[in-house]
Amino acid sequence: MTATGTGTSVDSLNALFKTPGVAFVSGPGGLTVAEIANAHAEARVALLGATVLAFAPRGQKPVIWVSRDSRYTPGKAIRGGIPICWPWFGDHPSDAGKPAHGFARTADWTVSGVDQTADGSTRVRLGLGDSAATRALWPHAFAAETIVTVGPVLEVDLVVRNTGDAPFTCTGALHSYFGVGDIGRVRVHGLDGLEYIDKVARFQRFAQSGPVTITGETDRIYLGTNADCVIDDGGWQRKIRVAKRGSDTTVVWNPWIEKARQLADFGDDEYHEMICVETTNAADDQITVPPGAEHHLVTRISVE
Ligand code: TA6
Repeated sequence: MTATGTGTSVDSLNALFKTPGVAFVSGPGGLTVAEIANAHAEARVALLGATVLAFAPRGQKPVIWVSRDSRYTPGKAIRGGIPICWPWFGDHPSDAGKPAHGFARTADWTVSGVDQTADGSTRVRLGLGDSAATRALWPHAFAAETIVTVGPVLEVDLVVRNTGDAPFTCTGALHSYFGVGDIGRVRVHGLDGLEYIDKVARFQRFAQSGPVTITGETDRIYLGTNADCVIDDGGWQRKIRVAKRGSDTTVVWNPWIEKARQLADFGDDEYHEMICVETTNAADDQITVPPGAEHHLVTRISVE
């Protein structure tokens, strides 16, 4: 049973998908948002872009960050949360006129299921299929589902299924924004020794030595890694673990001062309080899905 993110009222959604600890509400900008609260954690998920807006395990500060200047406008990306970048990551490989990071993060996803798992976690399933609008941007038939599981761990599983009769190739990202106490006291472990593409240094390649620290605009694609990352936040004295499946690249991004100023939906001083550690299929990590097959891009976020 599915319902639309726009055409179906929150009352209908609450009747259709009645589950303890889950309420569909009219959120910021009038967007439909699933509010989730269970014994393990609280979270919010917007149907716009199937975007996780918030996640906080019980007793923890918010783990996922959103900008105070974010727009919450249909058809526009939310600044923060976990935007679903698909079917391409970054600028379109051949047509600059197409939207950066694909169309999934600005689409209206439908609710395809809500339930509780055996350990009391809450699972929300959102769906997106091809349409004339998507085919105008990317000429393939697909069925995508974002499965958000809220428990001691936040899991986001982007499942893309090829419903056409020819293989398609895609890239993508679970573009996770994390809240930190002070970016100057953050270390990202798990990337030591890896080669990375530095988008701030004309896409040159370098080798990472030790933990990643942020002292300026940072925009790196780490290559050939399925490792967990651990964000060691000295400011808030906590560690955030980012585990993943179906991904061979990891992106670390902080806009720093100038880029933050240039982004209309990003507060000038907000670069201090956030970092992106993204679970991606980027650069050479392209995914080819044969007809009838599917690919899972999974990120698992927890606090230690
Ligand atoms: O993942 C990092 C990145 O590709 C950066 O280059 C920067 O553009 C960021 O994504 C945000 O992109 P957006 O289109 O959301 O402004």
